[in-house]
Amino acid sequence: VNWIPAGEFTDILYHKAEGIAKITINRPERRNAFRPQTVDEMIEALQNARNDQEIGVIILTGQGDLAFCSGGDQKIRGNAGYDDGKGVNKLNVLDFQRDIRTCPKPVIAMVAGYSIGGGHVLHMLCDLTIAAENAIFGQTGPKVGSFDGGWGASYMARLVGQKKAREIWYLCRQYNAAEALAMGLVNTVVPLDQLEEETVKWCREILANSPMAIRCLKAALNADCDGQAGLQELAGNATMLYYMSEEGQEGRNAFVEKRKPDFSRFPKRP
Ligand code: 2NE
Repeated sequence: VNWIPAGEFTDILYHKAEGIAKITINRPERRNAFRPQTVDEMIEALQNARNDQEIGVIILTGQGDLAFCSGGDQKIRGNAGYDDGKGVNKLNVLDFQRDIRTCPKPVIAMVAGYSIGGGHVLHMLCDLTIAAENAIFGQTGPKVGSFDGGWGASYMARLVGQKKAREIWYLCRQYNAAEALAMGLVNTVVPLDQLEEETVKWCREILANSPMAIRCLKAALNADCDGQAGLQELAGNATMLYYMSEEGQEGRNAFVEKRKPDFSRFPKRP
């Protein structure tokens, strides 16, 4: 794939090619741990990919072979969150989690090496995870004085079941790629040197399918777990499709033309 740079950032790399956007956390010296700036940049790149009508799928990955992401940068952790460099402590990764979840385009985690802590939660929240054989998964929160009781806990339990989720969080063990595959944490495991090739293959298969169908399916699968926020997302697609119909447009046209709407020609479907 001939990746073309799509923006200048400090903590991430951002590329596009063939309808795919790729966001790469670029802090390999800290195993791709994120700080508030990293998260702000990922949010900006994801927003750009979401708004780009040429883009149908987004890859989230980490620079190098050693780590996808090792979670929050513990070296700049303040007393109330992660220091943004201006003295404000933040947990803005939660905003990025929501953005991945509500992005109407599939987000695929491409994982080589460690996917740990808040980095593990990020891969879980992606629609799909393609893992290299060297991938290692796990939570560390209870060891380092942290936890993610949001999707990090409840969505994990949806993925791997309640018993396994409790094991992962309570014991803070690490799991290899084969174990992750067996418990449903990842979609497939491939040799490290085939990781991007395989991920792009999955992207191309998605891109060959109906974007509207995929968009609605993502919202529907989210809605099952996400309560009223999930229903809002799903219903937003119904509103969009209705706006796209002649029936919906008749209401708008009538208002703009200062006349009564005439919905009589539209079928009352069974
Ligand atoms: C990731 C892991 C297992 C890798 O181990 P290894 O042996 O391959 O590398 P090493 O030597 O530990 O790490 C290499 C360098 O990266 C830094 C290390 O400190 C080291 O640098 P030096 O000290 O040698 O200069 N590094 C690695 N991870 C870092 C991190 N997260 N923050 C800052 N520096 C980091 C191993 O490194 C590890 O266990 N890392 C810590 C994982 C962790 O506990 N993450 C935080 C979990 S809490 C969280 O993410 C979170 C949350 O729970 C809720 C909300 C938001 C965030």
